[in-house]
Amino acid sequence: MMHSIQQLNEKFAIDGKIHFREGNGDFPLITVSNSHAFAIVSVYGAQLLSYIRCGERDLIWMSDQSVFAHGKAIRGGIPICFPWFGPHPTEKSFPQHGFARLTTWEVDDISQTNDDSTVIQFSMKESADTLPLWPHQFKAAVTIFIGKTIDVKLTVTNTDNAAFEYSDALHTYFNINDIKSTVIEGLQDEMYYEGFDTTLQTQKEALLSFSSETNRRYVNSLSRCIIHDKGYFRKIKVDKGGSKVTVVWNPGAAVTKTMSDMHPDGYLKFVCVEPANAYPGIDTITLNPGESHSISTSIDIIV
Ligand code: TA6
Repeated sequence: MMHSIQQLNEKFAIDGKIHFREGNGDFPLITVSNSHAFAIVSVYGAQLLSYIRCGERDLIWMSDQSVFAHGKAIRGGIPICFPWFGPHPTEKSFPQHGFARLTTWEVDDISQTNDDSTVIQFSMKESADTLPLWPHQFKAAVTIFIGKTIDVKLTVTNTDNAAFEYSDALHTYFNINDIKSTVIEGLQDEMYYEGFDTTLQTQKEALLSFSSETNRRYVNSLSRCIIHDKGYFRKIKVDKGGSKVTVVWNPGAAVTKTMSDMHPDGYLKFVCVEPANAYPGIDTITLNPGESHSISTSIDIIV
């Protein structure tokens, strides 16, 4: 395990481009500054926290009341949900959305591409912390590409000698001007479950808008989503791979008031659009020994 700031800088720092520093909660943060963007990535959670493309405002939302403490999730950025999504199917005391976002990952490599984009590679595997929660041997790898686009990929490999099943999500919080004037294109005619409701509904509208809490899981959904942010005069294109579910979440005013790590008006400023494989029994991933699966997202600003 190599987590001291000094060791990480000795191994991975690149002058003027890559630097590790101590963030809140003593979590190591990677600051990235390249020809395309400025970004901050937390080693705890292998979580992108900020991505400011040159000349743009942040694409990623972070709560100004987020907790930064071991065992707690960082509120905002792109949390990695694995090996389950939402509450654990049977053990209610287990952490929501799995343990990946509560783990300090190994930094395996940081490199610059020919066009001065940055690629950060993280990994984790089973440990004394994970085995009581999920009794399987695995390797998980997260790759975060920071360039003109943001690309995040989670690859899970079964290193055990029996098959296992899991769910996952790239729970992306997008920074928007106002949820009330934001719509999402790309989900017309797609079928979804609202929250934990078991009734399958079909979206009729071409554009999804938000007037109260929205927590939809679109199943068998492979579509590109485009977030139309009228207040910031931009559209955000969200492509995905290896994902059969798209989750769209905004907590609305009432739920936000119950959340201690978010300002009461915080819900106005973000929308989550999440590539996922995530509904117990539906669209989960099963891997035999030696097999791997990747889920990915690619995010771009279009005008
Ligand atoms: O992605 C939507 C969701 O699963 C919601 O149900 C909501 O609870 C949200 O994630 C946030 O979960 P968290 O554990 O981070 O509070």
